[in-house]
Amino acid sequence: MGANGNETWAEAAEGFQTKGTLKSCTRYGSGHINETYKMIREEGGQEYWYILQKINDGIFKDPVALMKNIEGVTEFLRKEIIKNGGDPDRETLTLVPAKDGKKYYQDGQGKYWRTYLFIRGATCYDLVQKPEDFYQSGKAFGHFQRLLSKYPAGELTETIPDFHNTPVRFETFKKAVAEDICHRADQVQDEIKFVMDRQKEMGIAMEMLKDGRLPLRVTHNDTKLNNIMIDDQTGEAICIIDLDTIMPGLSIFDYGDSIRFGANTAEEDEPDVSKVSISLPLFDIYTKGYLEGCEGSLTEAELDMLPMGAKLMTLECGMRFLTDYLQGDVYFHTARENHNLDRTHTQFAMVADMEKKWEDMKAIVAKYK
Ligand code: ADP
Ligand code: GN1
Ligand code: MG
Repeated sequence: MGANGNETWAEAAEGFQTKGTLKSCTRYGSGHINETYKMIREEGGQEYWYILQKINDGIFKDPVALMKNIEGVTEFLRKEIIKNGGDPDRETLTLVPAKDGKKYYQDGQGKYWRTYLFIRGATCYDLVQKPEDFYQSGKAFGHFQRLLSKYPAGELTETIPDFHNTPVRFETFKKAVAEDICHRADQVQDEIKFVMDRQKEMGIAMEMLKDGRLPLRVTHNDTKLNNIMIDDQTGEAICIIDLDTIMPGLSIFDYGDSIRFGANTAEEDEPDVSKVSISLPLFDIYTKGYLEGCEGSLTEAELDMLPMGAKLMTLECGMRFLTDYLQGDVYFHTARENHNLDRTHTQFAMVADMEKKWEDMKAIVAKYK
């Protein structure tokens, strides 16, 4: 059941201005971080569906500031969606206030909870089902990026400092190897070498940010396919979710993380690594969608760095899974033995395949520039 231990939702389930009486509350989704429940309530024969989430306060050290970010961003998006004639209850997350009017509920154990309206008739996928869905998600993330460019970055708290600072992640990784608190380093010498062989590349994006060649933007930072809801009827990507890590970042983080997860021919935790590869048709269609959604707002340097963004996000994520494995599986939820190690292997296999297909990736981006 993951890193969070016992389920303690009963108190929080009654803490919000929800409708009806509780019918069921069950663990939901495949997120690695928060504890997510589908809560169904009922009144007069009608059901009301909600998402109830316990915020992971081991990872998000200031849940109140995090909730202020989400409140600000969702209110901003709501206004934009209404302006464009859309349906704000389906196209962005809607927070249900707690009984005291706050956007979160703190339970007797000091844990923070939030409730969203459940977006019905839409699905989050762990694997691309139809290429068209991936194109739609690229368009939606590109569009999201453009919308956020109008959001005042100064109002956002950095919820996890250095989140995509790959060189900092690399330092943490080396420390985990050196400390080796679970005595697992011996078994993963090849994986450690895979990282060490690529240390020269780790700093490329952060250096370009420092010397002004890449602009700092407001980004989502966790743009994997299961953080976007695809409408079951129309196939359109209707709502971007998981807004915990919205903060200043690079556009190539968002583009790259989507490719890392969605252009993989296998799931992120596929134990059979021979099934893993980067699909060039999926890479192509996502790039097309993302750049259409960005509507020309990316600079020449950002466009040139898109393939590197994909590689860096994948290498960084693999390194984070390996770090967590070395530290005893304390960060990402795990459901089986060696889960983080399987995830490490898929990420490194993706990186190796990208290296083989590098020129093709560059040519695809050039086609849509
Ligand atoms: P985590 O940070 O753990 O990934 P998410 O916020 O991404 O948590 O939520 C986990 C899963 O819960 C999502 O992948 C999605 O399937 C589901 N989910 C989250 N919010 C909603 C919502 N408002 N409506 C329907 N499903 C949702
Ligand atoms: C986590 O929260 P979730 O499951 O959408 C993680 C991302 C990783 C991803 C790997 C806050 O995302 O950074 O890329 O797992 N989120 C956080 O699947 O660390
Ligand atoms: Mg998520």
